Order: sequence, then structure tokens, then C-alpha cells
Amino acid sequence: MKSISILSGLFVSTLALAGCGEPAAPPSTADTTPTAAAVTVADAWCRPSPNGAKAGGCYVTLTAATDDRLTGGSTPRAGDLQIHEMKTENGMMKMGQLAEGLPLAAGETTALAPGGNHLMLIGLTAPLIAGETVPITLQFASAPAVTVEAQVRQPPMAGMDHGAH
Ligand SMILES: [Cu+2]
Repeated sequence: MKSISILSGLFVSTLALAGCGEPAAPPSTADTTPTAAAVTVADAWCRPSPNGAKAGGCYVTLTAATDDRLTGGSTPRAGDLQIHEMKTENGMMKMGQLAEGLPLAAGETTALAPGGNHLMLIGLTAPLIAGETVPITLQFASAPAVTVEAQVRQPPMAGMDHGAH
């Protein structure tokens, strides 16, 4: 029974050390409980897709409680959902897949919006019609997946300033 005597020896010396030091601070749930990884998904919407189009763009506003990453997603309305960015190449706006996903900084609001990052629904099962809603599930590196109902609607008029009324 050698191992038990070693363990009890450790236990005794730990008690002795604690007795010599400062009184232990009372446990504080605020300090010891880490913030749970969670992402809030707001204002989910999709552009109506032109008849016959096989892809459509959707947009969301994401706020992560902890540093996280949008890694992908899915929808029953399309075969694939990709995270795309817009970039300028030789003066042309092009979109490309963010293979590594989209980083989300803790507490910061990240808006996916026309002209910038977006969700690309590829292989639409049916056109996206203004007025309907599309369920979209988003996956994150740390936070649990979130499912939202994205509203299909026309984008705000191009070039309109956010401050304009
Ligand atoms: Cu795209």
C-alpha cells in the first residue's frame, strides 16, 4: 500500500502550506467561470436570386462572446454553403472562398454585407423569393452552431449612406 501513503503525505503537506499562507479568497463565480463561447446572429437576410441562378448571397451580423471563427454552415435550400470575401483584382471585384473561415474578435460586431463578406448558397434547390425565409445553420470553431431564419429581401439601394434617412 505504498502509493496510498505517498498520497496522504502529499495531502498533509498541502494542508500545512495552506495553513501558513494567506487565507484563501472565497471562491468567486465571476472570476473562475470562463465566458462561454457563444455567437449571436442578427439580421440574417438573403438577396432574391434571379430565376435560374444556381447561387445566392446571404448576409448576417455576428457578435462572438469569445474569440471565435465562422467556419461554415449549411441550409436545406442549397447543396453547399460557403463563406466568401470580395476582393479587387486588376480593378475587378471578385469573390473568393474564405477557406480558413472568418475570424470573429470577442465582443466585436462583424457584419457580412453586400460588397463585402457574404454567405454563398451554392446549388440552390429553388429560387430565393422575396418575402420567404430560409433556414441557415452557421458553424463556429468554439461556439455551438446557430440556426437562423434569413429573410429574403431586396438589398438597400446601392450607394446609400447608412446615415441617410
Ligand atoms: Cu460569393
